[in-house]
Amino acid sequence: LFFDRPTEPCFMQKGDDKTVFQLPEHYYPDKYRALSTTLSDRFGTDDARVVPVANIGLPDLSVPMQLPYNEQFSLFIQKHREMAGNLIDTFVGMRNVEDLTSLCTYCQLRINPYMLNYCLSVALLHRDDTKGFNVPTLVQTFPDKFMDPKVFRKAREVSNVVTTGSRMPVEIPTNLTASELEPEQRVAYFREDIGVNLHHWHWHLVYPFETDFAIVNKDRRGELLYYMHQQIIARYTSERFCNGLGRVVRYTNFRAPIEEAYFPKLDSQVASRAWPPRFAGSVLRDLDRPVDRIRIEVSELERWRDRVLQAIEENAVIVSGNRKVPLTEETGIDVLGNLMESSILSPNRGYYGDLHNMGHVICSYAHDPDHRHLEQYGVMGDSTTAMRDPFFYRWHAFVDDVFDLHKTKLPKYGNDRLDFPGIRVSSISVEGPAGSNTFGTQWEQSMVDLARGLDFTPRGSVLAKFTHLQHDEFTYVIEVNNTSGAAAMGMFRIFLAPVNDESGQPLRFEEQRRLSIELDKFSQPLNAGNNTIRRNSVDSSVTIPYERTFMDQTARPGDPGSAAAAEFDFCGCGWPHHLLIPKGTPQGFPMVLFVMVSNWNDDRVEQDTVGTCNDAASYCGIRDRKYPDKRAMGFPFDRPPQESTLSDFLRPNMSIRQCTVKFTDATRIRQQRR
Ligand code: CUO
Repeated sequence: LFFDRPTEPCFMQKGDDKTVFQLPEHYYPDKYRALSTTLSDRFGTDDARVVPVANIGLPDLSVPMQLPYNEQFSLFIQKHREMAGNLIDTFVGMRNVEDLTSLCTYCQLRINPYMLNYCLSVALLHRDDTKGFNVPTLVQTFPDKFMDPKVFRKAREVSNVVTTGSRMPVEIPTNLTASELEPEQRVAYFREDIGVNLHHWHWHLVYPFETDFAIVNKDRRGELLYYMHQQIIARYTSERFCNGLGRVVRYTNFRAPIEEAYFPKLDSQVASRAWPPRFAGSVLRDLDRPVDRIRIEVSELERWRDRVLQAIEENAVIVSGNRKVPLTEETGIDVLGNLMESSILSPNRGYYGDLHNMGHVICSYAHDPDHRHLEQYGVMGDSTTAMRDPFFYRWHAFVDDVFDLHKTKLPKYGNDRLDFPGIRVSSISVEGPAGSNTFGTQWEQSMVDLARGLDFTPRGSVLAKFTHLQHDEFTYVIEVNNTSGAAAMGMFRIFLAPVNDESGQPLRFEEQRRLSIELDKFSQPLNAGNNTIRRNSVDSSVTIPYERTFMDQTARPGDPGSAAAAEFDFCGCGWPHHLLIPKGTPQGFPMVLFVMVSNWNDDRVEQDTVGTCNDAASYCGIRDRKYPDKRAMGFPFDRPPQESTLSDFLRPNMSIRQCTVKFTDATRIRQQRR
């Protein structure tokens, strides 16, 4: 309930089940103190559930309370990060859930709502006694970070005037940030998709780069940072091709003007400010913003970049004492991920700095580098909103290129790594309503309940209707012949890649492998002889179901450990299923589907994953477990191949199928599935 109606005091009724927290008197801030004496009357006349809050010795909150209540909060700002780290430590350190609850009621009236939401989310994800608790999806708590503010005016109107049950859904407009004059607008449906931004927020929630060491230090988190963002760039590139746009132009010259403008049309409900825009032709400028304790020059970014490039060139990073530590084939990419991001696992933050994070920060303040206009950061400055900005992709295309330089230095895969002797894949095909080997896509309208994010309004659900891309569900049919004479276990790796570039010319294999989108990965027993594997698209290891992205409306915080509740914490991380397949074109966008069956005995990681949520592990890993695949993330396309064509690359345990993605410009209404 602390997540609900974030700026509304917790001693008012919270949520639909009318819960009221009864606080010790000194918990009330002065402005509400007078109300504390009238509470008993209110309880008497109401059927609310009253939760008495224990009076505990309150810890020191002076650090997190430095952030004003009505301000923006971003993890990219060092000062905010330190305050958040302090509060997370405090939350994690509370003796039991009762004390934590008590502290939260106190904080909820005093701590910046964005920061409280973040710190409490991280703490709930990482405390043993709260692991099953529900962290509501951010779009319900802070819908202002995801949609046009006009929606809230209408939603308030509706909730004040119409009683629950007869309220019509409010429509969230799409395509509102620019007109057709702006070519980048053609892919706004992807950049501004609620699910895609929720995924990015959730990923960074699960993989923070700076807080308690034990929380940051997750298995292969640096490599996952590289891989998850690499996949975003690959996916976005296909979306661009489908819409007649060229590849993302990586941003390598930090002095070059940024031609892509972005006008977010978002308001912060907490800070009562519009998110600042960036005009076309903006340049990165040195920042000097004492209020945020940010002082950084563009030249520093350049210096860090050059040092990272040198480390890759020399295949070694310099650590303290001027020692050199080699970047190995196994862990080099993980080290580089932490070094470039950077996270506290960086082997030398003093020398290699904070390249990727500061790119976000410098760009996000391009409109007011010295705070003279008292403006806050733009959307690039917050992981919840960054993916809306076309520049996000240019920045991450640069970051990805640097990672790929390291990949080009690794030994190329030969038969010993690619073959699976005795296993032949004779074919892969796709069956679905759009026809064989055709992926059908169209628009779909879905609902999200805004009630939890609407402070100081009458209770009851307020639905908002929004439009997003969707594909028809389909089935992979894979024919495998096992001639090894015994049962075997195969690891199926399925990718989809564009065939032609933006000008219709065939892509070279080297380009194609970098644009390969992971669709699924699963293990499967193979009997001796012929096997027909049928696998449904909804079971993808990359995605989470639509319902989980936006959270089941009926789900409420449940018992820790219950299956229903466990779904929402780590399990909220995952690529949104509705964006599994790129948009395609009305004529049919040609793509090549690839499958490889590798030997599960070589790839598997011995661990028990029962009861953990592991259905979107490809981009998100598994909570408290190792990444469930020993191979490099993105294998076998993570590095340049020996062969110059895809057909030469194919081994008997691989197969491809030419497919098309056919887009129908129609809108369907969401049907309940699964
Ligand atoms: Cu996710 Cu730059 O790391 O936004």
